[in-house]
Amino acid sequence: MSSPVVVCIGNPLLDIQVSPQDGPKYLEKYGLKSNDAILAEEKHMPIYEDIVANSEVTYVAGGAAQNAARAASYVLPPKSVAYIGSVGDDDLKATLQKVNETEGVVSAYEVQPAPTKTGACAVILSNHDRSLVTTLRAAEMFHKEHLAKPEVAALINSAKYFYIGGFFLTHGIESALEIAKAASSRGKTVVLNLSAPFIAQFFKVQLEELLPHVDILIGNESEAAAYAESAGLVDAAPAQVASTLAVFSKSNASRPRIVIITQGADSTLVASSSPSSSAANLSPSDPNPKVYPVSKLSDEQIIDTNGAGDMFAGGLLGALAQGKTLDEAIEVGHKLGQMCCGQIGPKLQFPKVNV
Ligand code: 26A
Repeated sequence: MSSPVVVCIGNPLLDIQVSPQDGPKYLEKYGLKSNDAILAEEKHMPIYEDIVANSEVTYVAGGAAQNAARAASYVLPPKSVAYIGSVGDDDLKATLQKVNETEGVVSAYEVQPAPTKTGACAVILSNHDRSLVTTLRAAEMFHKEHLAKPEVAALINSAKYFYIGGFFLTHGIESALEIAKAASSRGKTVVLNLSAPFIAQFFKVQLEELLPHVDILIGNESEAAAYAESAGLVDAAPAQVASTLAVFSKSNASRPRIVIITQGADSTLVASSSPSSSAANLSPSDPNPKVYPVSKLSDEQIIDTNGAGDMFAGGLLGALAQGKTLDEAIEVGHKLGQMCCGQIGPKLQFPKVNV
């Protein structure tokens, strides 16, 4: 039995990618925004067969929190990271499990019996944008009882860092709350990713139910804007949204909340509810929010941006679990995010490079 330091939970998905050459026609056909992540509605359902039949597609391991798990594992010894989610008993699951294994991640899947299939995400690329259309299938059949199985409970007991994909809140709020409450009451660190604008828009109730138990919140500029809109913060800039979320009520008040907002190629913002506290890992003289510059990639260096945000989050998480400072962890996150932009899909460079 391994003893991971990091446990991630989310929706395991296999990504089916369409190249930027073919992408625009599918954006138009299915009425998709070029940079977005959505749950497939009835009208989107034919897209999976359509892209496989009519374009050259690439299959890659995906699922936002699973990508982050692999990124955290990139900077930690093998089997330091475990990933929990629900899959079908099929070849998609076998593919995901194999990638996790190769990259040192312990898969703690709940497996649904056939004919339920593992979830999939159509990734429609265009320029440097990516439009994600997801059918969750087995992923949304996750049962809270899975967490109590002895082999899963052992992983959770051993971990010090918990990463919850915001996407999981569409169906898994009870499980997320159980993990987060138990972790935060034991002084462990709970990290939540906002995942996509639609989570703040349509799952704000679930988000705000979980938020009090979250120590580190990670999102990007469009998710910050979506939260601002749903919370009535009219025209709030990302920095203001970060500061507002940092001081949202907190169950474990002895530890500050840190909110990290990435902005693509622009600087990353970090707000803290208590910047002077040593647990915030920021210096009292730092501005709040603190601004971390990002080195720009040239157009030619960007293959595709699918998964870059997850790799940022996972890199940061892995670095914190290694005992690095927040400044150092943000740098590791930036490096893995950039590394991912140079690969096809949510992948990192192998053989590993030092970050
Ligand atoms: C519930 N939804 C919509 C999702 C996702 C998702 N992961 C979990 N739940 N929609 C897209 N993704 C994943 O996000 C990664 C890029 O950040 C994709 O699988 C992709 O790998």
